[in-house]
Amino acid sequence: MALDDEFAREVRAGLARPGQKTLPCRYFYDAVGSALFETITLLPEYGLTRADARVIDAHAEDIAEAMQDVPLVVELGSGSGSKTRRLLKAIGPVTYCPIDVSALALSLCAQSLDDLAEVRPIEGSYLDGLRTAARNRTPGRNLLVLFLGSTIGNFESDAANEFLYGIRTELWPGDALLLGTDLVKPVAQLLPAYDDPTGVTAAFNRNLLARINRELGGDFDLRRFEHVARYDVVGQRIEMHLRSLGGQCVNVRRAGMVVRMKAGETIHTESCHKFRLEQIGDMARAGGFRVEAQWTEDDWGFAESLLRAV
Ligand code: AVI
Repeated sequence: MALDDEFAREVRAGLARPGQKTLPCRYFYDAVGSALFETITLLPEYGLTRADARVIDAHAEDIAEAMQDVPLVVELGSGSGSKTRRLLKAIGPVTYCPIDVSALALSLCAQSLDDLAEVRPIEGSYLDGLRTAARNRTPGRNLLVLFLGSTIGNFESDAANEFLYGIRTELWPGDALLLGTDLVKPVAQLLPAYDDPTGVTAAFNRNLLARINRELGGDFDLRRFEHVARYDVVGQRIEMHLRSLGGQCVNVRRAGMVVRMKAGETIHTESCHKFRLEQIGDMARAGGFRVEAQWTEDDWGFAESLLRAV
């Protein structure tokens, strides 16, 4: 199915469902959304990305030692490449396959890392890309998969377990996954990270409606939606919503629908789960891995776990 059709189908499914309306967070990342996310990572309130980089910086040599002579590193989501740079330097000469749906992100990443590794970008979904990369692996040598930045936190719990299992299916025993996870922390620290005073996260959230307008012929009035971030203590997650500032009917032409919103009704756009160390172990085991090592950063609260395929 063409990506456009899939987008239209998922928008229709999420906005026509009874009860809580939803939109999938993976559609945040068009060119504007990706630029806004890069800006979020620079905000003083959003410590997650810097904490992730600090753990990798502090433990790159330990990770390299655990993965002795690994010839192939595959990264799910290419990011800007700066965290990966530190790791590749420690690991030594490798083939590096960044996987991303964005051709632009891949080419930026390739440019920034091609002095350190033979970069073979793969455009596509994470699991399809991993399958392609693993097909060309060196027999008898282990591979290392990187899934950094706590993107696993944007999956619902069952989907996260299934996703880890999906990764494991493409690996051989002895291969490894380096998994970055944001840890549970005080609400007073979390909320400003997802509702910053400069409004960048609000713009990132609203851009999902702007993208529907651009790509699916929608007529959402972005000024009539308010960004909401709240913490669900039981679910251990930040939820991002867009709240309708009045009753409104919105046409989304290419999804063939009219969305009716009541005043105060919300669209749930993203969940950002936070983890306890023992939950990472449970999730790893459910996916067919064992935890070989865990390194934490305690100022912000972030963990890198080296999971070995069993
Ligand atoms: C990509 N992901 C890990 C981010 C997070 O913190 O869950 C996405 C994000 N959403 C709002 N701010 C950042």
